[in-house]
Amino acid sequence: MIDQLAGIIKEYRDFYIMTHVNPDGDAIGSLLGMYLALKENGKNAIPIIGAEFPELFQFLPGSGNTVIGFDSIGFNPSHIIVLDVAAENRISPEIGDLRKSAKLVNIDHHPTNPLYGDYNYVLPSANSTTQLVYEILTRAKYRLNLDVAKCLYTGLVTDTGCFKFAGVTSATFELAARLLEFGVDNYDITRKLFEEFPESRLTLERLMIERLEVLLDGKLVLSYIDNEDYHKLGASLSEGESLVNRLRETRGVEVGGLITKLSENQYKVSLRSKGIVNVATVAAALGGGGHSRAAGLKVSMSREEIRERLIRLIDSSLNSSTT
Ligand SMILES: [Mn+2]
Repeated sequence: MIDQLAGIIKEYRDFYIMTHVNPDGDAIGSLLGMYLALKENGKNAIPIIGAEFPELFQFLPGSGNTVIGFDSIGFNPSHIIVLDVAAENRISPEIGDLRKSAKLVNIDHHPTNPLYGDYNYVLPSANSTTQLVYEILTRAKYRLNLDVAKCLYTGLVTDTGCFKFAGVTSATFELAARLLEFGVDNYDITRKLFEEFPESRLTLERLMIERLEVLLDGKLVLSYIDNEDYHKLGASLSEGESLVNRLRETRGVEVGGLITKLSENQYKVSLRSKGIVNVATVAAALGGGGHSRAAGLKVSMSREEIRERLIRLIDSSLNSSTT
């Protein structure tokens, strides 16, 4: 498949590049890294997003070239390259009729990806989707540069928690080393990603900590933040993106879960596990998906009902793992 994809980006010229709703560092890093590499190699490519570009990633090269929606684009693509998107209904914005006239290339590392593309390069063992982008670009013998490397490195540090999470191997550091060789400044990137949050994020974190509940004999920690909280602080939803990781940092805790209210009876749930509980399975039981240690979902039910369902699912997962 990787040879086929390398062939496609060499042979064809017109590409739309897309990622998922509420894009994180890997989504944006993949989107912009692929875009910049295609441009650098003479292709007609455009990075498309579904909503305003997240402020956190505005330091990345190419961020100013993203367009919102399809209306202002002056060409039709032969291929739509979809990056880091676990399920077709998470592509942002929705592709709709375009699917009839263009081939969909699905490049991802979520194990729950149902291979919805015309071409699917889905490798759950990859640390980040930017790793897969790097592999395809180098297989196509594309010229890479510092700007591309910055974007790909951003995805790598985001999805490995700065090389802290499970799944990091010597190959991860080899890729990191190759990207740094282009001149990427590691601390410049990690500082911008993890140490330049607006003050409102600190307040969100305080609210999350104040409201947390320790459940299931200290193995589960749940908390919540409401859309009203974001609203009061003038904070955007992306500011709360990695807060959930804090909930799993305590000894004995197996799962941390953050329930974010988006609107009346519309909630987003982010789950993090240390390994015993497969949170991708928990999320899938409620219509979501993700990785075994990091997963999420969106649901329309009350917070109380979500809380009950999560406790029951995680409790039964903990019990089945000990028998
Ligand atoms: Mn990813």
